[in-house]
Amino acid sequence: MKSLILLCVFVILPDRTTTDKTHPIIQKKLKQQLENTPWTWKLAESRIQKDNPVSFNVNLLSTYKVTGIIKDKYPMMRDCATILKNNPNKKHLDGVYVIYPDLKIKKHVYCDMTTEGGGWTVIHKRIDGSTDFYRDWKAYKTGFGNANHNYWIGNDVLHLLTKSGNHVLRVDLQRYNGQKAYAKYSKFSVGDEHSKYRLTVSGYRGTAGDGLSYHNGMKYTTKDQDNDKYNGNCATFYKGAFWFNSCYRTNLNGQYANTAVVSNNHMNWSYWTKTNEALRRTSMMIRP
Ligand SMILES: [Ca+2]
Repeated sequence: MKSLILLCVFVILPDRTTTDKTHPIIQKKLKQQLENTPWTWKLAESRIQKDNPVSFNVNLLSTYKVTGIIKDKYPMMRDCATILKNNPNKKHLDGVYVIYPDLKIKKHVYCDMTTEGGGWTVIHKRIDGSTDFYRDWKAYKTGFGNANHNYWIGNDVLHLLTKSGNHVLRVDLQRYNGQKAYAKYSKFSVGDEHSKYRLTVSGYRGTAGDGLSYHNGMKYTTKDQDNDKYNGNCATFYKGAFWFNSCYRTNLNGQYANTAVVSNNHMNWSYWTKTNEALRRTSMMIRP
């Protein structure tokens, strides 16, 4: 409630609004705001525009109409970048935060508030082998794991976060010998489920080598949904899930090894290590 600011403009005019295009979340928020007022009211119409604002019309006693705008948590906490922008004191405070990629979804994510000025939403993080990444379509759609440990953010959220088309991706890698490298892409976005979460990635620079351009334009493939260009299923073949082509230049969701074994099935980025050497830590993160 404290985070909700209602900016109401009262307009007196005959009510001709009969639409029932009401959004359940707006209805709930308005109910919270209006329940202690003497008015009888009915939400006639609500709209969610791109990004913001949310607007609504409310009928009062069928005679007066209230129009206004809800400024909710949503634009303030859309991703780690907006959290940092609205709370500059969060700089250097890496950790788990709650974001609202849209009004319907609340998500715990890891925010990197340090690297290159911070504001990065981590979408993939692996630090040990305690979380299984060999999962099905539904698991990758919704996301899994623990944001403070190992996790995949979820392809639906990934689409919501990147659909504006102006996101940068940064991949960080660490070998078992302690060496680190990164790959940055100036353009990164993921389509919706209808497109099979098609990947758009380009504009590489970094120290790890360009492991992702080969995957540009590919659909997502999991062990139970083969959308790759190989005549078998790359996900089952290499024990992972990714925007496989035929099949991969990087297998970030492959099996976790506890040593630097060289194996096609393990989490690797061969453009850097020159062989398919298993990596110790990997992360992928995005910001506008
Ligand atoms: Ca295939």
